[in-house]
Amino acid sequence: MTTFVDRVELHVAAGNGGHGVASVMREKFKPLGGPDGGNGGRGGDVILVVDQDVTTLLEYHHHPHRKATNGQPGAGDHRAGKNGQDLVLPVPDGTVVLDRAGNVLADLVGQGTTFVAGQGGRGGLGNAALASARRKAPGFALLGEPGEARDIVLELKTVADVALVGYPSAGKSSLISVLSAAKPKIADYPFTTLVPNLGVVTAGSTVYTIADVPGLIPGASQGKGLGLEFLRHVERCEVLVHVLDTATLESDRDPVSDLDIIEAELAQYGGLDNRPRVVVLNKIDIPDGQDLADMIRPDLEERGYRVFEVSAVARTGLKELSYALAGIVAEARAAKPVQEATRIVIRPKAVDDAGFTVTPEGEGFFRVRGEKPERWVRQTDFNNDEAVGYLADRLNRLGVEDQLRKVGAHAGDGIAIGPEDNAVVFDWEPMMAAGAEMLGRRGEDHRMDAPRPAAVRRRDREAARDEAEDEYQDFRPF
Ligand SMILES: Nc1nc2c(ncn2[C@@H]2O[C@H](COP(=O)(O)OP(=O)(O)OP(=O)(O)O)[C@@H](O)[C@H]2O)c(=O)[nH]1
Ligand SMILES: [Mg+2]
Repeated sequence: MTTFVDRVELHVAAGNGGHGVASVMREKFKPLGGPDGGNGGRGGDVILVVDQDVTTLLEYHHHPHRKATNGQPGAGDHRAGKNGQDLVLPVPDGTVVLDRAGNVLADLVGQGTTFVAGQGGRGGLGNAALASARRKAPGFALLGEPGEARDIVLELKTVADVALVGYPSAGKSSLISVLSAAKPKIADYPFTTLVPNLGVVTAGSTVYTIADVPGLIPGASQGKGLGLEFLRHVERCEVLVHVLDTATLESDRDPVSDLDIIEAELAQYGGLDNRPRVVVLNKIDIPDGQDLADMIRPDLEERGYRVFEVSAVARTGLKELSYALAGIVAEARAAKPVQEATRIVIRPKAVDDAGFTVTPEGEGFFRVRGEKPERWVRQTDFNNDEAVGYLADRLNRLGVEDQLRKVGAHAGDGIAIGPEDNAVVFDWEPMMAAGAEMLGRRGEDHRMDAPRPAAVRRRDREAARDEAEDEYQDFRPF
């Protein structure tokens, strides 16, 4: 079976963030120094970048699994782990990125256009970074976050100024080969071309690109022949050229009915009505072909087409054609707003960044969703009580506990944080039962505190600072 490489499924995995480390400085004559565990490095991103030298998606067809490297864990003595390396994947100009459901995530047009297909995980903070006046020697560190893994589909929509359309064997590839330096495969059997060929044409001071499309036959829009799929390459082209065979040996065909049939398929595909069209009568080196061209030319001109008689084999009529196309392309370009040279496509993000939701799901069970709570859970080492306590503090400060109470949760109820297929489930033990404000927070020994009013004031101050610390952690350093 023939492989079409203008549509591939790609599985990308960004690098995981390295874990932070909990470590305590040891110095001679000082049995116990401060915490000195370094942060983990961030995982590498998977980044798609348009590279004009790349023309097919073949490479990704052969190797559809791509992973960026992980961040390294932190180490003692304040040593941060190394960041993972970004994995840069070059893609052809005109690559459309879709999710599996077919939603367009990005449309990559123009050299250098960039799309982050998978975001690397943040590194976890080490215990040095987690230390504060209140939490002088945290005995835990945060875990690195897993890198984003997803399945995407890449589809190539050729970006060319001029598209050649026509029946199989009409001579489309032959025309490209004589108008440009491209050397596509040419043969006398139908469907020689399986993926579009691209050529660069220079006519006077205008340089433009020209692409052919695999041959079309009646019913292509219903999937006959190579089907409709290839018409998507035509979508981005400014000018359509009908290549008509004046010397076909098939008795039931002639150039005018070929034209009508192709036009009907284009109409069926839709969205191409406004493209200027030109008719090329090819193969006039064959005497019968020339006769037929003479015969039908007036009819075609009457219909409003500009008609060019050429022979790709004898190389006649080519200069006139290429200059005429240059003129139409130049006009189309002038009518179009200038595009910025490099665009960076930023994936839209969910807008719940600051917030979270608590939803009751049946008797005594609640689900918490939200960017922060879900991330904090991923960063937590559940084997370490102190780390779990720190998570509880963060959730509480965000207002998750208050909200749980508001929607009717009780001690002992089940709480899931995260989506259905990937949640952490707890039994809820409210931290702040009646009067529990006095208990203070994790890592704080309230027996050491001054009498209450001052202690409360101090706690408020420190809570504000911890808040800032959370913000710091939410900031992802690049
Ligand atoms: N005599 C003559 N033959 C031509 C001319 N142009 C193309 N051919 C022949 O027609 C056949 C098909 O040419 P291609 O260029 O492969 O046709 P195509 O339109 O690209 O065909 P598909 O890729 O199958 O859709 C080849 O045998 C060519 O040599 C021409 O101007 N004159
Ligand atoms: Mg061809």
